[in-house]
Amino acid sequence: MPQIMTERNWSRVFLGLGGNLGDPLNDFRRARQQLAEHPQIELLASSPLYRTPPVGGPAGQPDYLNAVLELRTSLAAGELLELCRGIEKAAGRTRELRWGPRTLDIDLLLFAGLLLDTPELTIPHPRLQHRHFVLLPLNDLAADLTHPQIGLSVNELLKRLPPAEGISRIMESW
Ligand code: A4P
Ligand code: MG
Repeated sequence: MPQIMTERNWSRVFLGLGGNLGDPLNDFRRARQQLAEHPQIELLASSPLYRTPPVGGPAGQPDYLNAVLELRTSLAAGELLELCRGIEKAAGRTRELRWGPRTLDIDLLLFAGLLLDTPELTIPHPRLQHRHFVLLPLNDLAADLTHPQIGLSVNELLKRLPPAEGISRIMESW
């Protein structure tokens, strides 16, 4: 019997990386490496690296590093979340405090045109449109990409925000 080749769909995905404990840049590099090595992931681009003041969480936590990765994957969104949680764990992430300091946080920002709202996973990430630390690196990679729920491009979302304060673009490639 002839074998039927099943071709799974490849989705274009943007992941947000954040961290403000230990050596976040090293964790970002390791995370990117681990993602790129997965047979169902093709890494397409890395944004520049930003240093950003903390949003929310306890007073006095250190500045964050933030960046965005663009990839193609044949994993389902839930599978990619599981993979990312494993990578966070390998970087020593423990979950104590919401919005508290962390070694590595990986957020699924956008997953093709998917709209999802379950207890484990909300896509697009529900707070991305409010945050310079997400929109600036996302804008570097995909300024014209339309937010599937809001219907505005990344660049338009960024322009709606007040001017960014205290954010510096510290590395073009890493
Ligand atoms: N979850 C639901 N949707 C998603 C998604 N799209 N991507 C669930 C990833 N996870 C998603 O996340 C809590 C739960 O969210 C997960 O179990 C997953 O099932 P978490 O990473 O354990 O906790 P968290 O990150 O503390 O909470 P949350 O609500 O994800 O926080 P955010 O919105 O990620 O914000 N300031 C600066 N400057 N830079 C930062 O990177 N990050 C945060 C965290 C706060 N302030 C920051 C930064
Ligand atoms: Mg998170």
